Amino acid sequence: MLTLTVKDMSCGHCAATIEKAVKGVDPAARVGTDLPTKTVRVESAVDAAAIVAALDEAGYPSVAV
Ligand SMILES: [Cu+2]
Repeated sequence: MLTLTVKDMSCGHCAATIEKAVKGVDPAARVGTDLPTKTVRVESAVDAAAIVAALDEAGYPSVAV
């Protein structure tokens, strides 16, 4: 399980974009987002670096917790 803080995730649209970006890397990924804490949890077999890179590309830089 990968837990990330995404400071620019401020609304449901952001969360949806983030979820889509993760699923672009791994369609089988399980993604949980929590807006109040700006936390994204990802369960995926794909390398964490690839997921972080996809979020960067989508405009949502993230920091591992
Ligand atoms: Cu938003």
